[in-house]
Amino acid sequence: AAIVCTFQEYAGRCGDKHKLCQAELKELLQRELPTWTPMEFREGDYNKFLSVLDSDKDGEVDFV
Ligand SMILES: [Ca+2]
Repeated sequence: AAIVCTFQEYAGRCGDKHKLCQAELKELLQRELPTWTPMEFREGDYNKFLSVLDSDKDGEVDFV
């Protein structure tokens, strides 16, 4: 439940409230999973990360 709540908190910030756009994904990773996001992580790395998770290629990631 905590994971769903955290996802929704970030997903609701812009655009589709049930999906994470790249900016929301970046913020979630940086704030909630700092050990996953080394300081040298660049915008292009978030872009790659998003595209791996974005199975339907709509530019956003849903919880599933
Ligand atoms: Ca969103």
